[in-house]
Amino acid sequence: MRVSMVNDDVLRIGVVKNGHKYRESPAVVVKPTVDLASGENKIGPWLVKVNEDSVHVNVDGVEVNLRFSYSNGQFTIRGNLGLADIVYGLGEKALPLNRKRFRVTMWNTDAYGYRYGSDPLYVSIPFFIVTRNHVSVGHFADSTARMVIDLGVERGDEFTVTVNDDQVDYYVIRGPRLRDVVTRFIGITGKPALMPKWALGHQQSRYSYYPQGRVLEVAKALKDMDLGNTVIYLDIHYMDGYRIFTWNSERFPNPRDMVKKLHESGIKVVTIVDPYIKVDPNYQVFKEGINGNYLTLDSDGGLTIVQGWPGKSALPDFFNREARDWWSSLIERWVRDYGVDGIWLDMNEPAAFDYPNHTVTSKVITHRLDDGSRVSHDYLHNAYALYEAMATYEGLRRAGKRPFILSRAGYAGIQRYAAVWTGDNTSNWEHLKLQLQVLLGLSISGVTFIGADVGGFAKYVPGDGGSRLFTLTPELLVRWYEWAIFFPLLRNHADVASPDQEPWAFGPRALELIRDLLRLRARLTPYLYSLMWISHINGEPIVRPLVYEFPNDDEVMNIDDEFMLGPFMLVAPMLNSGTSREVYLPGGEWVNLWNGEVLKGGYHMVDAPLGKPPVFLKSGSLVPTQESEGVLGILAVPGDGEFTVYDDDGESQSPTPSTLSLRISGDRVTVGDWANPMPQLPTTVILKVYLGKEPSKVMVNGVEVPKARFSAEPGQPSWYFEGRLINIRVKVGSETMII
Ligand code: MIG
Repeated sequence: MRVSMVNDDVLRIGVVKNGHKYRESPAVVVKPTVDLASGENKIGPWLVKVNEDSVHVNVDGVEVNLRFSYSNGQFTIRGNLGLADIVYGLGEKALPLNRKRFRVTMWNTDAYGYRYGSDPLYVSIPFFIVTRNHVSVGHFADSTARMVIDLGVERGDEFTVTVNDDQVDYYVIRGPRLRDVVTRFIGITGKPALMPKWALGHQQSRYSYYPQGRVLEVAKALKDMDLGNTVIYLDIHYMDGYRIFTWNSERFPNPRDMVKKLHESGIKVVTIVDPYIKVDPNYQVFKEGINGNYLTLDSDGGLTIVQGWPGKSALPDFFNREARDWWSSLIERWVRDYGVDGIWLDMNEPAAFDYPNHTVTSKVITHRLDDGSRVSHDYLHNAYALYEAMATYEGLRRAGKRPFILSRAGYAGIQRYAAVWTGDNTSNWEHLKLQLQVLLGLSISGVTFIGADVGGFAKYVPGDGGSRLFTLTPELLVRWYEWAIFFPLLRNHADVASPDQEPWAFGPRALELIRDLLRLRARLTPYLYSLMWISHINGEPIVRPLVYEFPNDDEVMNIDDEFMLGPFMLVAPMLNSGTSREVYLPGGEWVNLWNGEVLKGGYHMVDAPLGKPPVFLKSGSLVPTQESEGVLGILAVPGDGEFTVYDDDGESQSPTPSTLSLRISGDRVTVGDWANPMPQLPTTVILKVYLGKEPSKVMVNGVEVPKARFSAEPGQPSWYFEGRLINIRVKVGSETMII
């Protein structure tokens, strides 16, 4: 056992079985700094007592007792769980936000048609947060092998982490607030990737769009129907016999031309890439893989073969640098040759049809590490997708792109490279609610660019005798968009045999409601993009459970049917058929986005007609919006608040952002000047401030401005009042007082 501080806020306890050769973690981007001696250590807010096989920690007044033991190829870590402790985190789990009294397994799994309580799913993040009397402490058991985490099931007073590995790096992460633990966890596992701006567009997918002409038709329909900035996905049918990095020439006779046409109408293209390399001696990629020794081998040295989409398939061995480098070059060539914009990584648990649960598990399969040693797949399983994403990211960078990668599987740290979606969810009301729970867990486990297939993917659930568990109705699809538009990844995607579920598939009324929601989404892009930058810089989630923002409000500890978009916007979606719901608003005052009504903190019954999800803005809100070309809007609520708008060209690789600082104090709004300005930033700002009554006058930079209606175009300062909103047109670098 080696106990060290990683930094002032993170303690690391490394345990390694005697004689075992330590493997570097792909999750953690920092190294331990100071080793602690056995006995008592006092470091800043920490008191750490190191014994032979236990570590006793007191940090921020919370006692954490950890006991380590090893037997039969397993490390077990036991810790104390208090009566009123609450547990958050654990990444992608089909469980409520509070994960106490559940036992979960970490083993990336192809979980088609999963339901509430199904476990494990695709992503493994063995990180959890224990919150006691509003003070949070994080735990992260870093091992990519199978792990079981029991949070008070076996014994109410204890959590246990059982790892099928000969090494574990166990991290204790200081709070005291939940947000401190989350941002510090991201601090050690790496900052979320900066995605291209187009990734915030409306993404349209299905399994699969083809032929080429149909793809163009769908794209045209999306444009004609004014459904926002668009990304279109090509699922597995574009390939020639499911050979990755090829096109089926009958279905896609001229892919370059197709991509060019899509780009001309402002549409981006993302292609799926599976980890299956068809065993075919005439297939270039297979030949390269064999010749370069880039493929996964069994322990007897033979090629590992699994059943994938192309039939017999080899698996790239992403665990060593040479194989990753080769994969990066394949991605680079693909992107350069055809102009595709982003890569969708599926089946990367890895999944295979000839294994139980469609998921590879084996002691026989081995991977070659950078140092040349071979390690059994079972120790590395959960990192397969992470290394694949690493190599894919590098390939996109080499092709000159700011990478957009959507990955199904992942491990702690996946946020450095990829967005994650929640896999094969199902088109029913159960999932409308469940998906939020899955996403909120992911979000506070470091994965900030996330979303769920809008409308639901699967239409049948295995084991249900093929019964139809759902019908996707217009109502359900609209309700789904109602909360999905507030998530960074907004993708409508459906299974191969499922009926259509594009926004137009359910008639003109649903289409109109969805279009309005997508327009709201487009208006919110500056807020979303700024939040993505903030997540990239500070490690703050984009979408947050209420407890993240209001850790001292006991009412919100278990709330997972509402969420915050950034610091200001509370969304309380309709999750069942109906037209109103109860909403909890944490203390203080909130403004209803739709009608400007002011509500005090507490429980309220709120109307939610179809197309209008309950959304509230906190006092002191400053939400940047896109009003028209070259005009920035700011949706503001009187109170005290600050926000920084981030912008850049949306696609360069490592930009320095232009920033604009906003402040509100009472009825006084300050808009700074752009720092680091790039060309063509908006200089006209329309403040939209929710006020109960018409003000008597408005002063901008000390001068009274005229009351006059204006259009949403650049122009001289003026104001008008409408509904409960005062609209004031100003310039950047101004201070506005509403009197
Ligand atoms: O076994 O590529 O989760 O989004 O459409 C299905 C086909 C394989 C699973 C993915 C899904 C995708 C589908 N894939």
